[in-house]
Parts: sequence; structure tokens; C-alpha cells
Amino acid sequence: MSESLDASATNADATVAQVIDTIAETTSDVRTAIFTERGHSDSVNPTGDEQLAADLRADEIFEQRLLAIDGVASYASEERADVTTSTGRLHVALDPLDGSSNLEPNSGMGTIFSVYTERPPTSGRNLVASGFVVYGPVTSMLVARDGRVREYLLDDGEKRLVDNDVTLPDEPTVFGFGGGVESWTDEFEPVAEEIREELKLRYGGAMVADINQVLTYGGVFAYPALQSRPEGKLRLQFEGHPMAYIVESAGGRSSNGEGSLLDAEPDEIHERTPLYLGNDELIDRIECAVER
Ligand code: P6P
Repeated sequence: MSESLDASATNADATVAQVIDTIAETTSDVRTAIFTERGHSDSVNPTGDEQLAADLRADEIFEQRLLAIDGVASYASEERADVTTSTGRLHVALDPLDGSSNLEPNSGMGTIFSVYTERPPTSGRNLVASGFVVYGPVTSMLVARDGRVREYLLDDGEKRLVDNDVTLPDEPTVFGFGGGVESWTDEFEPVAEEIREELKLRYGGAMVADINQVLTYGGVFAYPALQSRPEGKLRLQFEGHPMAYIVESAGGRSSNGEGSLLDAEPDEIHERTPLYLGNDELIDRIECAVER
């Protein structure tokens, strides 16, 4: 007999809660991997980034733990060419260790996750939850679900709610632009220079920490289309969609230069995208400057 809609929704909610709790519980093992797996592997990920041993270990742990959840139907990862399938209904996509090039200088890194109703590649409109973890001085996790963003501090299995309604400040204060001035397009460079004069630079090489600055202080994060790389650097499925869902749920705006990143549907799971996230007025100025 088919499941009632109510029962199906309840089961989906339970699965989303289990995914979030599993990721929270796994963060202490990821911190251990960062501490113990200090080396380089001899492989690259599907988008050509060098894979550190910690990238591979984090990916292995998350795949095993998340596919063990009954309601999870598949696991997609920035570190893997293909999606691993299972028997549930919701689909999880992860950047297991975002910004792992920050491992050696001991700067911020993170985990980015998305929960979709459809198997990737899929539109951001099929998201039911997303979030990110920051492995900083303390481990924190932001979760966007049902139009609200909550922030937790995590310590050895304990999950403590510290903000029940994370909202982007109205007054922007910080900016972070990837790619470097010399690589920016003629369309982006002028508006970027304007914003550089108005706001304080906060760019650390891991988008989880930089986006967390924007959510805390207001402003904009961008990894724009580049002269040499019009598709930009960051991945739509693993970075664009989850971060757009979070920033938009916190009252901000996302764009790929034309419109919300959530409306973009990748042809393949590792597709890149130009990415602009932050206060509405700043995204509007950037869109007006770069729209194709
Ligand atoms: P660049 C990390 O490798 C990442 O995917 C994002 O987290 C970060 O914002 C960006 O790439 C950094 O790129 O070119 O400044 O090293």
C-alpha cells in the first residue's frame, strides 16, 4: 500500500535530521583525520584539485556513515567521479573537506553538505536542507532547513544550539573575492574595485570560513567568472547550491551572474559556476555589471 503523504513527509524529516546529526557526530573524526593524515595523496579529484590524505579519509568516513542511514538513497562527493547509490529516498552531496589546501598553514577548513529529493546532477530547487561545518578554533555547524538557518557549536559529540535564527546583517561590512585582480573580467573588475573601497577584506582560501564571515558581518563573497575560466572555479552541486540555500534562507541573495544559483541545474555533478553570495544590494550591483 503506498505511504500516505503525511507519513512520507515525516519519514523525510526524520532522514534529514539523521543526516544532520550524523554529520555533526562525524566532525570529531574529521578533526582527527586532519591531525593524523598530514600527507599528500598521489591522486586528483574529478575537477583536478590535488587530493590530500585527509580529503580521502574524510570522504571515506562520511560515505560509510551517511549511506548507513536507511532513508539515504545516494552519496555524491566532490572527491568522487560517480554517485554511490543505496535504497532510501533522499540524496546527499558533500564537499567532505573544503579548503584542504589550508591544512598546512593551519587555517580554516570545513565540510559542506546538501540534501536533495532527486539524485545529482539536479537543480537547487530540489534541496530540502543544506549546511556547512567550520573546523576553526571551535567546530561550528550552520544548517538551513524550512527557510531558517541555525548555528550549533560541536564538541566531542555534543551539539549546542547557539543561534536559532541566523540572519544576514542589513549593513554590509566584509568582502572576499577569489581569482585575483589580474584574472577578473572587464565586467567584474570595476564593481569589485568599488566594493573593495567600501568594505573590509576577508578572504582566507576556504569558502566555508569566508561565507561564515559574510553571514556574521554582512557583505559579499564571490568567486567570479575569470578571463581564463568563464565558468569560474567553484562547483555548482557541492558548493554553489548548498551555500545559496543557506545565504538565501538567512535573508541574503545568490547569483551565478544571471539569477539565483538555486535555479541552475548542472549537466554533470562536477560542473563549475561563477558564484556571488551576500547582501541583496551588493549582488544586484554585481549582476548589473556582469550579466551576459
Ligand atoms: P583559490 C577551496 O579549494 C575552494 O574550493 C573554496 O573553498 C575556496 O573559496 C576556493 O577554492 C579558493 O580558491 O583559487 O583562492 O585557492
